[in-house]
Amino acid sequence: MEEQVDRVETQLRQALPIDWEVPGALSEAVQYSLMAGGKRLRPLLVLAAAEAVAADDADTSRGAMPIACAIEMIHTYSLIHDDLPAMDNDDFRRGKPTNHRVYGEAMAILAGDALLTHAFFSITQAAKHGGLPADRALAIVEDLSYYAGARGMVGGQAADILGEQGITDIGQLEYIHTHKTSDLIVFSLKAGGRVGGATSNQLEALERFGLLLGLAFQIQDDILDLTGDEQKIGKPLRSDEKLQKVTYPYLLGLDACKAKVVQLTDDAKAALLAGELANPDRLLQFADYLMRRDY
Ligand code: GRG
Repeated sequence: MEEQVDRVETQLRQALPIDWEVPGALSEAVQYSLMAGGKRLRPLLVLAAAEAVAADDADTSRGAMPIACAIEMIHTYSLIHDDLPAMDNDDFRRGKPTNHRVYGEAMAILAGDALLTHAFFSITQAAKHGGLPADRALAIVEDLSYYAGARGMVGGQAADILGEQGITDIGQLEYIHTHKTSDLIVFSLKAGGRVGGATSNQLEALERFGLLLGLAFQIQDDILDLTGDEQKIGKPLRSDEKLQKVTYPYLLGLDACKAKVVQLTDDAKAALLAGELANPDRLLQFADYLMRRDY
């Protein structure tokens, strides 16, 4: 995984429009967040899904990398915008001051816009220079506009903002996390599958795997957020604290959440195996790794 992360980092650095005639502050703001670390989970899922379908095919790997970079650009844009004063108003991200704290709100919005747009450019490069057949690139663009857009991540974020005070049941929470978190994970897996030439049955298996894995990932994230704050579980929310957000542990309790993460991960792995992929091992290992992560 570390090797793959290094490869992704190298490609991301090259994918940035630093040699273009771009105002310096914009270019810096884009690079600041894109190269700020992060787990690079979604790019790794693109690469692992491509490998799961087409094993060790060098062409597949070449075609998958620009898609891996594209999804990290989308993810980074969403984090920059999520941190803005109008949204979560956060001061730190990936261990550094947030983009708007360093470059100002206007430049942070534009850095997010630039990353969103450049992601689609990156997919075209997979077709132009990475050997990705044009019909597969088209399907990936279609998926990305769906999963990252109003019916996907943006819709999930809107539901989160609209429901901030009034979430009372698990169904509402599941809707938000399906779209805010799982949709980009589902996209990553399907896109990797598409690069490798997945059948519709395999794409379905990757989609189901991603949906369940995304929910497990989000619940695990909520659990990790509670470290040191366990005493707050089940207590009435105070309007002045960050934990006012209704989370899975808040609704279900910590033990039930831990059990849910294990169950969702098992279900995800079973769903993946139903796709009869050539080489699902890395994806299966991924699922276990995410379940055990402590950061
Ligand atoms: C602003 C359109 C728009 C969307 C924002 C991503 C997002 C939607 C909000 C961020 C807040 C959040 C907790 C979202 C859930 C998804 C999630 C757990 C994001 C963090 O992903 P990681 O852990 O982050 O992969 P790194 O930094 O490792 O890449």
